[in-house]
Amino acid sequence: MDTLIFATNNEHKVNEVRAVLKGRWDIITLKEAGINKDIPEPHETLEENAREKSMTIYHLSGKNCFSEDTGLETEALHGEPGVRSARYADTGSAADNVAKLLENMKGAGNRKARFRTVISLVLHGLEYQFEGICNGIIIDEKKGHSGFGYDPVFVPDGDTRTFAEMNMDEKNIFSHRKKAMNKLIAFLGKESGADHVN
Ligand code: ITT
Repeated sequence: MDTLIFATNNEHKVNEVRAVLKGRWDIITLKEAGINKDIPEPHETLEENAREKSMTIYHLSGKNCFSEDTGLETEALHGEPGVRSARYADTGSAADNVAKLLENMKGAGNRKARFRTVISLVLHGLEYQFEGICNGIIIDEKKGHSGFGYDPVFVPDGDTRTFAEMNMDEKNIFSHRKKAMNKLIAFLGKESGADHVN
């Protein structure tokens, strides 16, 4: 089985990705690869941050790898928290990020939002990117206990439950990450179909 390092420190992401890949690729986490590094996300776009993460790990390990950067974009807040989703609140804790989002959206009539994921794959030194989007709405209080991050306040179009009220397989019917992963899988299968190649 081919091996890929997943350049993330987020265990929830690893579990979701492994559920999608169902053993077709051997995914090694940073921890399992013996890489103890907090990779910076200094840029203004998901694309640049994802590239920074995958390139950093590729240069460090010399091994094929991928990363992903995800942002929650709301219409009422003109795209916020977007690329700053992980550190929207000062503490960066999920509970505080969600509390700040609900506070800022208090009374907003337009609750439309989307999760956007950009995967950056580095294969033999070349980078490829794959995007996945999930449209939905932000409700005004938390519901459910599964998942992570903003899941308790996000209801995807086509369902009435938040992501946090779904199990992983149910979330993956709608998920931004799953859609981007499907493109990655198709690409790895035939090495074509990337959104853009640098
Ligand atoms: P890595 O950079 O190590 O991969 P991270 O947790 O910092 O992990 P991101 O920068 O991509 O990941 O995440 C941005 C924020 O969006 C962060 O607060 C996550 O909790 C949240 N987030 C990402 N994917 C999500 C999802 O599927 N559901 C809910 N929240 C999500």
